[in-house]
Amino acid sequence: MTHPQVRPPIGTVVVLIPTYNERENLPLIVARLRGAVPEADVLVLDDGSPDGTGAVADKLAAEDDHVSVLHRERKEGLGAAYLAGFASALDKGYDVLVEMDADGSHQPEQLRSLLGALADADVVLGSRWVRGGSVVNWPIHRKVLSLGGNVYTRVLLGVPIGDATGGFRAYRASALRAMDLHDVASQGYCFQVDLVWRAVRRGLTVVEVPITFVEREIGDSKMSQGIVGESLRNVTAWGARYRIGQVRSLFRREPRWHELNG
Ligand SMILES: Nc1nc2c(ncn2[C@@H]2O[C@H](COP(=O)(O)OP(=O)(O)OP(=O)(O)O)[C@@H](O)[C@H]2O)c(=O)[nH]1
Ligand SMILES: [Mg+2]
Repeated sequence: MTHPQVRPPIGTVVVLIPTYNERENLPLIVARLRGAVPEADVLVLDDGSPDGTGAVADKLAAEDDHVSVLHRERKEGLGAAYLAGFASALDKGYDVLVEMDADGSHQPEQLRSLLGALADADVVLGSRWVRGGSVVNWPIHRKVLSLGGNVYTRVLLGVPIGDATGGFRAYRASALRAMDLHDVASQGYCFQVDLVWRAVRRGLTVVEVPITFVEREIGDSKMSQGIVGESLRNVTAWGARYRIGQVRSLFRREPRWHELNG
């Protein structure tokens, strides 16, 4: 008989918000977040945005004890910003670390649903591509790219996850520690796939909750062909390694069931 795993209560929460040129969006999203989940702290991860987002973040931090800022000198990609943010937040002893974009695509009002699901999970993914999830105001080519990328990831890596590329998530600190992030090199969406893949391989419980993703109304997207290309290359390489390992294990000379059982 299997016993359900007993997990500790979720504890202290910090929401990490990476920013690059989000001067107008940041105050809006922080205000919504502070209203929706007042007990959560906020850590802005700014990569020296030329538009002055860093100074806007400092002002928000000066006005509110729940807000702080991690300034990094230059733009090194989403992955590097999150890794620095995770290290800082784990160091401070938070129990739950949340990823959320600054551009309004992820709705702070839906964060409670992610945190609720964490009661029975190690990692919760806000998902556009499960029943009840949706995308608002995306042109068809963005939907095709996102759905196609997720189908490709599912088939190659064999993970039954609808939305492995999304960036609205909650991790238990224990999960991030177990995922051993020291050699993560991926940057864009691929960073998100990389983390899901690590979590699944560590045997962590990953669940999806539906979210409504709303296309940004202010500022510019940092999505690029380079980011898509990185994802395609990395997922293909991980998938090939994984599938070759599966085939090898079919030929490994190990005791078979009938040998073990007479
Ligand atoms: N610190 C930091 N933040 C970044 C970097 N690149 C993107 N971001 C932030 O990460 C979040 C997601 O980036 P977006 O530009 O919205 O990219 P996206 O959501 O993948 O693409 P869209 O759906 O087109 O908006 C936003 O809050 C960005 O400001 C980066 O290099 N460093
Ligand atoms: Mg965005």
